[in-house]
Amino acid sequence: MIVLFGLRLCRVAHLERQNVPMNTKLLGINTKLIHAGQTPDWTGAVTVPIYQTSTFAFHSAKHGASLFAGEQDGYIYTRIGNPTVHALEENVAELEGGCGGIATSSGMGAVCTVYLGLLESGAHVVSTASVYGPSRGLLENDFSRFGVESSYVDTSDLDQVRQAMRSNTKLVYIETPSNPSMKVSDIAQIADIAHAGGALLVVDNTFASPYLQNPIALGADVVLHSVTKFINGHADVVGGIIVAKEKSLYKRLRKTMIMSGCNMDPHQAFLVLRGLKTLGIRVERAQQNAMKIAHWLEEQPEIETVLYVGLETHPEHELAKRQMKGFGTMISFELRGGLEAGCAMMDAVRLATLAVSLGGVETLIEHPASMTHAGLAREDRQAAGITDGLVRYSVGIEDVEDLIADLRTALNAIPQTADARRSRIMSEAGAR
Ligand code: LCS
Repeated sequence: MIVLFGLRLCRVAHLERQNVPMNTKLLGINTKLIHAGQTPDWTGAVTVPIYQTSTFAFHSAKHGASLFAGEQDGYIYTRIGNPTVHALEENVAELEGGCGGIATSSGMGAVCTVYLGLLESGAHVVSTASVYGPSRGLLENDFSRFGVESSYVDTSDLDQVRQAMRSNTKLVYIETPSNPSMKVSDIAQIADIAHAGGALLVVDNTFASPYLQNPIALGADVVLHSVTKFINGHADVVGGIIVAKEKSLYKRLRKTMIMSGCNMDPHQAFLVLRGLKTLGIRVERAQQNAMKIAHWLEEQPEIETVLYVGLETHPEHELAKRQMKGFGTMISFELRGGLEAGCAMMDAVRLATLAVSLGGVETLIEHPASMTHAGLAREDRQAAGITDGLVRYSVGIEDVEDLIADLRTALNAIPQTADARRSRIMSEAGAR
């Protein structure tokens, strides 16, 4: 009897200690990645469980009615909210310094929710020309049918942003660094331009991840991610998330997500939470690899240009240094032999996987003009800096020597002129 009573007391003490949400706001980012939004539930489970349920029981009819009326917090139905998904939303909202997160079924679910929630007929959007292809296609092909206009400019050039603003511009939508042309746009300055024109600034922060860049602190109103990429990081989940700076925007976008039905599933959220914990160490390691590979590529005779924001030769290198906490893991490069050489190289890599997507532990290589950005007209691609010969390389956490050896073999596989072969032999002799 005494033993049972003791056990009961222990359990109550344990619950009291564990159920108090920890204030992680002032802690470092790697601590936040592990602890923000991760308060153990009544079981004390250290890892947030998968609440695989579509619906939640009410204590009484009155309780159900008061949840629906928003008079108290609680769960109703998984499309509206779910504890596993909520843990992820809380975590990323804190990483991004926003007031709330809205997890979605995919990155495009997040993009679509933002457009649907913030635009109306007659509204105009100014967007980065080299955004992810479908983020542009959705506006040009679908939202245009409902009277939404959009202009695409090089947002790394502030004058182009200023000139594109109109009296009906409701949204400035930027991607920085952009996919795949690696242009960097000045978030703080563009926030000023957008706000002066009465528009909101939305930043797709997928390429940087919340570990390297926090647009809300620089003036953005909304941040979104394809969590398929760095946040999950293991190429096994498709998902998205939106973080709003202000409560009113958060509520508006949450309502749109609930109505449009692009909620994240609890099992998806569980996997993303698991991946997210190592975001810091994954990004640190992969960007070290990326810097070495970018320098190595620059020296190869077959390579015409290397676009990596960490290189001093990158046009917005100084801005990236100020705005980001690191240079990230994405490299785009152009081969002297153009598209033909690029294809030969992509067919010859063995360690890097020829696949779209990015931001995972494994290195991926792809051809934007025929893959991720094939939906854009050729002139629009050219204007956005996506040439036919551009190759995109997402650096993973493998041993960098192995990645470089793989690239070397692939470059050797490109059919070469006698001159190019001679310069390659000379450059390899120099390296030895
Ligand atoms: N935003 C950016 C910057 C992206 O790169 C992507 C996907 C999305 C949004 C959409 O996210 P999803 O719905 O796929 O989760 N980017 C891809 C890419 O570059 N290759 O494959 C997908």
